[in-house]
Amino acid sequence: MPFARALHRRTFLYTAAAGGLLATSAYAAPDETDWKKLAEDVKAEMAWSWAQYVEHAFGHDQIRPVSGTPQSFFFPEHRLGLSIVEALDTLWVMGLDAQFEQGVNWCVANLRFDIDGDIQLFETSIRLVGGLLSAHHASGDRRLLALAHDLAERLSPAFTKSPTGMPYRFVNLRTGAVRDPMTNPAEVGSYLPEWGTLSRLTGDKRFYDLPKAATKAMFDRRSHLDLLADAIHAETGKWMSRRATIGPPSDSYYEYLWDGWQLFGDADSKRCYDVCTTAILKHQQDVRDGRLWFAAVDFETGARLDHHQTELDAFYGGLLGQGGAMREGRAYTLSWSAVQDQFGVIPEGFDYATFKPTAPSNALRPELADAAFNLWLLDKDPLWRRIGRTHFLNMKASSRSRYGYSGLKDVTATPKTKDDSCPGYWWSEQMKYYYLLFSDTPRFDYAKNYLSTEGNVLLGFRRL
Ligand code: IFL
Repeated sequence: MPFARALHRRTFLYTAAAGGLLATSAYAAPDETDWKKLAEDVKAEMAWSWAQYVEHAFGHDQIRPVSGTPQSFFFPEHRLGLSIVEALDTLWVMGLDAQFEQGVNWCVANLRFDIDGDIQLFETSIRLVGGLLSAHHASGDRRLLALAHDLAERLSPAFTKSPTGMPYRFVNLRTGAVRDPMTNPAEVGSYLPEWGTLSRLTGDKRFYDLPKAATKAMFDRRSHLDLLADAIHAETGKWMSRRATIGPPSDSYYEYLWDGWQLFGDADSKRCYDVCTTAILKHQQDVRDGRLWFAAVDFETGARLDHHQTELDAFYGGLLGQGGAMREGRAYTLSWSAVQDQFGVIPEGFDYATFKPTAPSNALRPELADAAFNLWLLDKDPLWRRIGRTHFLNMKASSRSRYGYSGLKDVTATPKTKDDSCPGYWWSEQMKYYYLLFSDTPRFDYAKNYLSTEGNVLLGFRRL
């Protein structure tokens, strides 16, 4: 039965609750927000943060926003300009063209991947390969495509050296030596949008086939309940855990199944997405106090393991909506919005049975804004804009620091305490989601587009 029609008794319970919630929620009431003005505020914050980064850490992977000092992400001894690559398409879509050009010039002059060092395939692919491809999509600059191509070529032994086709986690950029076969769904299956785009642009089919085979190798090992566990050995193909979760380290595996269909019309990806989603909706839904959550379960028996969620799980409401399960996507996103309302900023770890944090930090996470943006693209309900507005304004109130935006050590402290780090994805994700959500910019096609798990736009930019 298609999952969108697999209506469960629990669905009625939270549907009723979500209706009640909406009726009383501040987000449901019409308001006078000037969305374009809010978008200008987001753009001004981006421009200010970029200026801080340029002055205090330009070329380094990240800036420490409280102390104004540089921080490396990949290699202590090599600068890969992670924040630049992540920021590029956000700068472009906001019309910060001089800053975009400054970033592109840095990449062309400085980015070289012939490095004798081991790098994590997953992070490098979603952040750097994806970031270079989205900047190429924005500008048409083939030098950016050449950099993405060179990097993916150097990463490809992670796939080709694996006996199962599921990639090793680390690969040496110069020698192609691989290591760390103990892996997980996200690190096995989060490549097709970026590598498939590269395949389309270069004509090299390998870049499509390698990630697709890896994704299939994992799907073929699903349990009889059609669930995946969250740890697997890439050489033996044996599961190393029994825990099925929609959160990390499984999250973007499911996202990229849908995305293979959305971006390339890949029917195999769609079939796998439907099979996995039907199983997740059947075995993992849990309704507490009228709110929908997704429990971790044993992948072979379906037995509940715990009530733990991470903030990152919040992306899933947007994905469910994209895949056609709008009712569930909506309910799950409203559950996370309630957590945002409770704490101001969502804690990194959260127990839905007690409604209490299990980890009080927040690493400047974008996932609720991501879900709100994806749902808004689907139904244009102003509710999602309002949830995005709260996400932005609360972040501004608690994370703005002397040299940029900072993650938080404790969202329950008053005032919230900062951790002096600004992850690369901040430049690529929430700042872009807010801007696209509020601005109605002509540089973006709101009807036909694609954003990766890292927020990189691989389809939908309009060069006017
Ligand atoms: O790198 C980011 C991306 O969204 C992802 N996982 C976590 C990061 C943001 O929280 O796939």
